[in-house]
Amino acid sequence: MHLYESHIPSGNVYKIQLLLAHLGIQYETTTLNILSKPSETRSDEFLKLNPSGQIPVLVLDDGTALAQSNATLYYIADGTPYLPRDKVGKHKVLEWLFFEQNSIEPYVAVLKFHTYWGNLATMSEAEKKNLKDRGQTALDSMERHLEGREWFVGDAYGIADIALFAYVVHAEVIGFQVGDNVKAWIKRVQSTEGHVPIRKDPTGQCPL
Ligand SMILES: N[C@@H](CCC(=O)N[C@@H](CS)C(=O)NCC(=O)O)C(=O)O
Repeated sequence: MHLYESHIPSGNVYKIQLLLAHLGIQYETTTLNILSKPSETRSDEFLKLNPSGQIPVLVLDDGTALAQSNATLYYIADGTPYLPRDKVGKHKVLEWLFFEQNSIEPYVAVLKFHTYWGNLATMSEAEKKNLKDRGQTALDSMERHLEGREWFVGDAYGIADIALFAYVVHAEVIGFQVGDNVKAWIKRVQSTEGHVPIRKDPTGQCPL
């Protein structure tokens, strides 16, 4: 397997790295500079792997290129303890994977990116408020769901938790209110066997 990743820490890439670490699967990497203009993900070679020009892309040994972090999590986890085997369990996982892409990633991840690598000063107050309000609404949904629960789906840690954790772990530090249920869940995720943190930013722009 070959993972295309970025030189700055990406939560979407981290999801894949975390699951592969849990499963003890070895892989090769190519690191692309996504801050260069144009981003190295816009090369003709890379666009053949993913026409959206975005990382992560996981290339399987037979050459198949998998894009979209949460779909890739689903592919890797199928048949492992990180994805339920029953249809309803699988559906519940997909609910949270779609929720993450619709309601967390576009707000929490975007605010994180602009906080450390973009330019918050050039963003309008209305735009910042929109990111904060919508991200907060999503975090509040997570807080409600975790009342009386340890994990997002069923009674086991799995890819719904991994997908949500990737950006939510840093939500508080970039200004969101994170409730006690989500805080306790973050600690549980960090205590799972084989957990690895997101890697450090080599540019030094992000101190996390
Ligand atoms: N929905 C996609 C989002 C991927 C994404 O936004 N990737 C960013 C890094 S986190 C990227 O490649 N940015 C560079 C660019 O768009 O040129 C996923 O989950 O994989």
